[in-house]
Amino acid sequence: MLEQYLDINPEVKAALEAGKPVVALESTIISHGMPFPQNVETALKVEQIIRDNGAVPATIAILNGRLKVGMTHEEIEYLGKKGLEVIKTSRRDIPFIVAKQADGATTVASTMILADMAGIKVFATGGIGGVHRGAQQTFDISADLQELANTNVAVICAGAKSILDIGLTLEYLETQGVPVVGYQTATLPAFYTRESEFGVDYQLDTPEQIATAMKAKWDMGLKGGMVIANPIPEQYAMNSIEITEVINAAVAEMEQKGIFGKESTPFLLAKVAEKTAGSSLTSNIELVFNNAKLAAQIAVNYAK
Ligand code: PSU
Ligand code: MN
Repeated sequence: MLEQYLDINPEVKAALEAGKPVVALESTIISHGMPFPQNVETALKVEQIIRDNGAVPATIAILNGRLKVGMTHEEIEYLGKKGLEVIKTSRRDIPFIVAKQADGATTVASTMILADMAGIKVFATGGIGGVHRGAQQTFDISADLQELANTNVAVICAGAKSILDIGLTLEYLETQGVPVVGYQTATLPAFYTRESEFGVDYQLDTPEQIATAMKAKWDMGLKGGMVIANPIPEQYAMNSIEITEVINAAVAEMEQKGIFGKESTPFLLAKVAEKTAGSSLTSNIELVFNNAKLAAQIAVNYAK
């Protein structure tokens, strides 16, 4: 049934059948999260980092209406060049992109769905979507959070970006029973910075401890994902006051322009990069590398 729609890359398939570690990667970060050519360079290097740490990478997207789990380098380059023309695809969009044989860049939510279809348990990215600032009025809550509530995949990220309301994001995850783990940290990292004023649910200090908790959760049939928050490496962390000012200005501009819905996150990401003259892009790239490494280590331990 699924084979009618799903193409699992042969190397990924062989690894999964042999019980070897595999790490899923999303593609909206490539098409909508970073500019070309840094997006393609980053995506390829992330795959290499995962290999260097003993796991097989599976970058996920929809191409010509086919669900692709594990893309070739050419496919990654194609998607990265096409950039914003690729349709940002979350859970609701998947059947329509498939039906019209279009290209879709998968968000955290839809990457989790496709990873789960293929049997991949570990997924590395930069930042997850969350409850937006002003959600009391706009109701803008990313479908990523609902996916984390329902789909059994652990998502390694650099915490929540302050384009979001971090406190409300944590409240939502708590309500949905989604654990938020800090890797070697007691506070939730805020993407560009290593710390925030919010505590995580559990601090775990080794990939092995994280893999053990994942196994316990799913062995017991406790449905849903897990957020593993990994602080940005010290040398790439940004000044908290500066980045806060930039983000505040970006959010104000978004409101003034009346941007909402699926456009809001890409708009904010691009504005922040523009306003920091690209220095946030360097931080963004480095934290993704850091997350890829941890994800591979977790996948290796989970496969034991
Ligand atoms: N945050 C980032 N970089 C990203 C995204 C979020 O720092 O690229 C992308 C991810 O694909 C995430 C999506 O799943 O944005 C969330 O979009 P929305 O807020 O519309 O759910
Ligand atoms: Mn939204």
